[in-house]
Amino acid sequence: MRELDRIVTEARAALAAIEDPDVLEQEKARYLGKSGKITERMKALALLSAEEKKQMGVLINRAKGEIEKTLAERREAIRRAALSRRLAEEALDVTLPGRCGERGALHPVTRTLERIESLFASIGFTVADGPEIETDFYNFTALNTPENHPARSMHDTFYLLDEEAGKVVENALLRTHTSPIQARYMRAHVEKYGKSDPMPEIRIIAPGRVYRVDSDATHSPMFHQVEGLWVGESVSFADLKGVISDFLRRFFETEELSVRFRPSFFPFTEPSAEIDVAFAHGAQKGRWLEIAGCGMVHPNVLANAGIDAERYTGFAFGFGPDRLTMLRYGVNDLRFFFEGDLRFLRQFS
Ligand code: 2U9
Repeated sequence: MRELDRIVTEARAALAAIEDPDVLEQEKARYLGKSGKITERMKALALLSAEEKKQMGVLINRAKGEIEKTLAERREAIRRAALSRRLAEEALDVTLPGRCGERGALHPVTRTLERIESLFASIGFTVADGPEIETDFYNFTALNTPENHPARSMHDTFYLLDEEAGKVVENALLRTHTSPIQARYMRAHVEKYGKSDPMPEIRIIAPGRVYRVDSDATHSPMFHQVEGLWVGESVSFADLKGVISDFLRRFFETEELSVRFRPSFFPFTEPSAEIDVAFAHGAQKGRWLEIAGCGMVHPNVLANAGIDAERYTGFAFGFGPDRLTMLRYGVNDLRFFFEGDLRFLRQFS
């Protein structure tokens, strides 16, 4: 009897110290397994008389019941402890601020392009587009740029290399301006409406990337242009001055902006002019800044597109939106725009 009590006490102490469910089952075997301490006592009953068997049997069963009860309690305690541990480990602090995806923003030059597009849209211009890999014809010939012009040299223009053949691809180059967009547009317009009398007006702007062999603080091999074209029956230089001056005042959000047209030369316009602006306030106050070029479309350029230059006239202009962005935000190195450094770009988001 005492011995049974001792076994139960020992089992209780042993089981109470166990944390691992597998170890618990092994420990159970030491008491209730095939040759466990309780099982051995059961077997030994066979040697006793019927009366003793009855008495001892009750005691052994009671001891067995105690151990089973202890086991069940221990299993439950281990299960609960494991659950508590998991709950603590996987705890969620629902009061923490949420993690949301990073918000993107438009590139500062894209913002300038969109601004220019919407200002010109307000006076009836639509946006035209075209390929960045151009033919010699649309990039130069159609725009009255002769065969021997320096702009056509390998030093100024990127040509494409056929690596397998080891030579320059015939008649393919990276456009050096967005003017070929307008040259293509004029031809398509003539094809569509050339027989109408009068031919409907052309009023487009052509924004896009252009490429030149040039790289320093104010020149990048890839940069942007927005050119514009208005062709109709009585489009004059006075219209050009009005449209450009009005646009610049709206773009820079000031009426106190001086605009001047300084005679210049471009192969595709005649007469041609550089456009300078002077601000009445700010860091650049009172200084003339060259901001764009313009002119009346050269009769040869109209004729190349199949437009009667005796009857129709037009004006064209070209802006550098990268430079406009530099002026608007006070950035002094053009290369920042195209290096993709987020520390720079985040300032505009
Ligand atoms: C056609 C006919 C004429 C577009 C023009 C300029 C003057 C000009 C500069 C602006 C800044 C180049 O990127 S920049 O340095 N552009 O000065 N562009 S007139 O004239 C055209 C275009 C298309 C069919």
